[in-house]
Amino acid sequence: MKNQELAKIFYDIANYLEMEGVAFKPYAFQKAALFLEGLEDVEKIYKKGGLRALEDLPAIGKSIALKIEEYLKNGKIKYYEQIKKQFPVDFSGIAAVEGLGPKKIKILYQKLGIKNLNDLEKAAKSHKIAPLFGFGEKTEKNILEGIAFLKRSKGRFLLGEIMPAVQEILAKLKDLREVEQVSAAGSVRRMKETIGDADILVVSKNPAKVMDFFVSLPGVVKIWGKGLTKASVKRKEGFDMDLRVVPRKSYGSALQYFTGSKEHNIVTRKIAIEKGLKLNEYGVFNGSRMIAGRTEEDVYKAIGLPWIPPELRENEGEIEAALRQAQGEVPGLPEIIDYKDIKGDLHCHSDWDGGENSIKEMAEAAKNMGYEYIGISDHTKFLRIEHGLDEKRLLLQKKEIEKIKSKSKNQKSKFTILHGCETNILADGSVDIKDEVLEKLDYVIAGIHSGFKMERAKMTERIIRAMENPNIDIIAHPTGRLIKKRDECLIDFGKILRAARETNTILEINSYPERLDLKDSYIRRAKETGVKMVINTDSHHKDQLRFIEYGIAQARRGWAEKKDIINTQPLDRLLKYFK
Ligand code: DGT
Ligand code: CA
Ligand code: CA
Repeated sequence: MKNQELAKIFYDIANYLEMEGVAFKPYAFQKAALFLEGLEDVEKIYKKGGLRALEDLPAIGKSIALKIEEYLKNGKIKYYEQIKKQFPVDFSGIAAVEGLGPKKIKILYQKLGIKNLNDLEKAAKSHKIAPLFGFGEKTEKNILEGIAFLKRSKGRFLLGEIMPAVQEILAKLKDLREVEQVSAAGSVRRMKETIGDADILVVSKNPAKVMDFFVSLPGVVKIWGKGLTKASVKRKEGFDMDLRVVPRKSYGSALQYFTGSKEHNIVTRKIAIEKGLKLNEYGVFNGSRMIAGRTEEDVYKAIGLPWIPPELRENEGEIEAALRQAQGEVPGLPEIIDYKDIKGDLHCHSDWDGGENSIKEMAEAAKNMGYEYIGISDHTKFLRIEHGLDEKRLLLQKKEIEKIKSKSKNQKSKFTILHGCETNILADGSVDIKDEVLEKLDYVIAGIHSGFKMERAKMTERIIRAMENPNIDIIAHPTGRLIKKRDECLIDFGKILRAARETNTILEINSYPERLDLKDSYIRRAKETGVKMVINTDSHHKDQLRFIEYGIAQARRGWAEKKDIINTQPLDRLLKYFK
């Protein structure tokens, strides 16, 4: 898909324009980039409807549509090539370091000739950055910390970055006549938050044909290897993909083996050995006789276990739980939440705070996803760059939502819109909207959007104080981490959980691909403490509502059940969870 390549180019252009101090235009490119990331295949849209269809897309104006067309036709954009000549800096590479925006990057290039991360690290290590005007010792230290953090997560990709491409390839393989069965395996099937490489498994009687097809798919930039059972390629999105072809009778055991995790497999193999059996990717064997292998269920059954959902396969207690279940003991495996269980999304932004779509459009999209409700929760006034709403505009928005609702009343639909907002937790734990106004909303979200570096005790107190506010129902992205970009805030999570339970505050599982916050181990602790959670997308565009899949996956990896997640409930029961 060309979407990600175009998005990267547009982010680069936005950064460049922002650096040059150009007004408004950077924002248009940023919006287009964000939109493309969440969009279905842009090339398909173009092939079907031409330039016109591109212009009709909500975040795309004439000039950007022309650039997309140019890229789809020529593989490059002149305007972007010119910028790169004038300013040969790896923007996104450097901007990945937390705290470095376009203005700082410009100074670093002009004063020290810094073009990439390597240059940056050298300069920081030899203390050339601290003396620059506007930088200082602290910034220099933060830069080094930021680079160290990037190195730790290097080579791994966000699940959300990879998934659209994987799903597209799975669909193409499925359509191939020679393919009898196909599935993702590895960390993609376990829905890990980051992925090293993507693994795919296929059943076919004609492996040669399948391999030819796979290595000549559009988007393959390098072939690492190609045989009759395995092929390995590098994709233009940057990640590697392995394809394995297995015979039908071994599909289940191969899927079990290649889904992993390695740690899970080590234990399942040991259990097999204890039963006098052998378990490998070809099957389960009793001596030389194959006793299982066709399906995963058969494989687990042959070694005395119930089937275990891939998201749980990390050797974090799931095998013990499965063994107990097999013995009729409790607790067995959790009945983890299903991908179909969510009834609405409570963290969605509208064009009132600079989001891409109107309240009506967001609601329509939520309805099309089969939801019963959507909660509109725009940013509030402290976040000026996000056009945060003040008290007056919040009340105006309330009227607008009531108007939309009364108009759709006679449509006999059960669907409804809830009115919330996403307030900012300030340094002292208060929020930026008056209580008299918060009281008038259906529910209130609060989150930290500034002052991330605070010592542990203070940060914990800050969040607890927000939870004690009787108007605040949900804490958004509670730890503030950005995967591969920013570590979580220093917090005492045990204390936060106790306070959440005492104040009946709900913790969010934010589905945004770089957030996934709470992370899986925290979700499990929250569930064990009896703290309720909500899975939200934080959508700034209607196409981002589909991110919910990643949040649900995260909840499953955290062993969460339907009852732990409030937005699995129908409206009347949902409302009871709000203070
Ligand atoms: P990744 O790619 O780093 O995100 O993680 P995975 O889990 O996809 O790991 P990968 O791609 O190296 O291998 C895919 C699966 O194959 C892995 O989850 C389990 C299985 N596997 C690979 N190597 C071994 C091994 O040496 N022993 C065992 N038991 N299983 C392995
Ligand atoms: Ca893998
Ligand atoms: Ca692999």
